[in-house]
Amino acid sequence: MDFKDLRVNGQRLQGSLEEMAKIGGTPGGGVQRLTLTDEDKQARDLFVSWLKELNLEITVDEMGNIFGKRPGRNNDLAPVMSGSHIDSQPKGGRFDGILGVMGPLEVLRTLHENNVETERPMVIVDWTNEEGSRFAPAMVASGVWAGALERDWVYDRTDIGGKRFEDELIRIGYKGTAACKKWPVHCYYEYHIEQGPILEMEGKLIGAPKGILCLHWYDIYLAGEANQVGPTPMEGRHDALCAAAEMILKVNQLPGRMGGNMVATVGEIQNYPNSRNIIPDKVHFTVDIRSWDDEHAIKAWELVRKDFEDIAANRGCPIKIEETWRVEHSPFDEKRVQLVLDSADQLGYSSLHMVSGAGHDASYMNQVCPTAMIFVPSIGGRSHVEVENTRWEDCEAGANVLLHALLQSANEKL
Ligand code: HGY
Ligand code: MN
Ligand code: MN
Repeated sequence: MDFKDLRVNGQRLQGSLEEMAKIGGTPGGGVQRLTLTDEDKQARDLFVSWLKELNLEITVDEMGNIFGKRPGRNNDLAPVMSGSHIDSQPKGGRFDGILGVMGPLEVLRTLHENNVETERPMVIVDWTNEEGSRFAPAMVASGVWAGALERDWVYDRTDIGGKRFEDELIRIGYKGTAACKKWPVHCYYEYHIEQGPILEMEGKLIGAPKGILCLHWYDIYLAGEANQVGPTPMEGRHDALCAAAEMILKVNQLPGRMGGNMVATVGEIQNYPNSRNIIPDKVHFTVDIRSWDDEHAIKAWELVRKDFEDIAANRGCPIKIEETWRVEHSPFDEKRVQLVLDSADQLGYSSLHMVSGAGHDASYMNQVCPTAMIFVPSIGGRSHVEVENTRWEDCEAGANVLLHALLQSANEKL
């Protein structure tokens, strides 16, 4: 069969995405499907039911990663793999992650209904906890699978309510028995919305990132002295929230001070006791620093860490710093990136070679096998918000690029 005319079924892909968007759907039109919650379980169950319809060999490993394997002519060959994540941000969008699970599912459905056999087996995967919002850090399950993170360290991570990762994995029934340990993979493609404005600004349809920025995450804990706001003079206060405020602005100013390609953000903060008439005595906030240059990002951290220590000393607010997580920048395999660009070209789609500022499980897969990603535009460049949106025809186009990149890779004998 001449595969060049093969195309996915865009309607069916849209239907699957709409079905999934109902699970954890929010009034603002987004989704809340935090990892290891009941909504995550519901979406996983639906995904597994769809894998069963294709008679795939299903494996759930000890980190809850779900794999569906389609045999090839020669099952001794390493498979090609594609996947992403079902979990979402607290008030996330209907495309982030799930498009990269429904996309390869649509590819397998297309191959199934056209009785297409490939040389190599093909594997689809849902990676547990890509977002790292409920349980920090992000991409932990692909990180354990790739051998970059320790399973038991992740198991002991707790959410804001003190619930343990492993206990929640057991609770939703997705702590599998298979070891979460890498095995040979021929190559990996992850299909994802861009989550930024570049494709739309450039008027391009398909993004082919050359790689992903490094992600460095830190947790900062400040102690102060609580007291009644009225009688307590301003002089001599140990106000943990004021200390945090000064530090947060230092993070915001960091890329300007450092120069070069960098972003630095404080996205999460907890303030205790958080009562308007008590001086705060406990604050936790997070720091996220990203750059294509890992050393540059570490230098930035060392600079701002010094600022934090000075501010903490000046305000008499003892500081505890957790260097929570670092994943290096990930330069993808040039041959695989070129295959994405060539597939887009053959399909008549415009394309752009770019960089991913968002983290993905592809960061860890890139440490195991040749890896590339396929992006489609985010309307208005928005993501991690309820208004996140991508045109259905763009979802279909990206899935066609994935279909052809996977097909060509799955028929490589070497
Ligand atoms: O942080 C990220 O970029 C991803 O959403 N985990
Ligand atoms: Mn994502
Ligand atoms: Mn995300």
